[in-house]
Amino acid sequence: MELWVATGNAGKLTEIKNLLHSRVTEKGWVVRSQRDLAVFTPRPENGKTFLENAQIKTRAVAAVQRGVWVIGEDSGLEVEGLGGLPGLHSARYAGPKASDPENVAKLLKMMALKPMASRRARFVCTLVAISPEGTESHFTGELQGEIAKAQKGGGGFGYDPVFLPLIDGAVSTQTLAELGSGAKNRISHRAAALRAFLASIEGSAP
Ligand code: ITT
Repeated sequence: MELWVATGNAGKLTEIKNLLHSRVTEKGWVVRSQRDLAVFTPRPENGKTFLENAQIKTRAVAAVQRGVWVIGEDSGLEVEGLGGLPGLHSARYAGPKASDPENVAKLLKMMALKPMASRRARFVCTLVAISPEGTESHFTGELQGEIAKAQKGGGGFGYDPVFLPLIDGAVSTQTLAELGSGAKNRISHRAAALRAFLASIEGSAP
């Protein structure tokens, strides 16, 4: 089976490839991404929901890679004390071309401005899959947790250095960036959505 991942985000792609590793080695799946295309212009993510944005990016790759599976996802961080922000705007929280460290710095600043605000937060992910025949389906995942007071850890990407996940009902003392990719892939919003997709096709996959 050939599966294309509609993302330009290297951190997301690494996680998805790790989750698919056993299918590649044991079942011969071939996993590629839009980063492998010589020419590809991403479409503006101007949807009003995570689902609409996931559809925009997945359909863009499916339009140039026909007859294969294509998956893409839109994800983000919703912080209770910030009324759900950065939410849909997670990738561009500190500005249109903001880097991960700039977004993290803005989040810490916004939380510092509201010392009494709830630090409860969740990562959400909506994954869209388009089959070789063009049938579309979607899957979701979420990860509950809290925003740390300072960033810690060098792993992961995005807001991982400030996210303390809820593990077995308790808030972790380590951020996702400290826990590492193996632990993150057992609990993450992205892993949950991807596992739901895999469960849905596992019966029909060659
Ligand atoms: P693609 O659209 O090309 O996939 P992107 O980085 O623009 O890449 P999104 O539009 O889905 O992806 O933005 C999601 C942002 O939310 C991402 O850039 C991170 O800042 C944040 N985010 C999502 N999942 C995350 C995770 O597992 N860990 C840390 N931050 C995450």
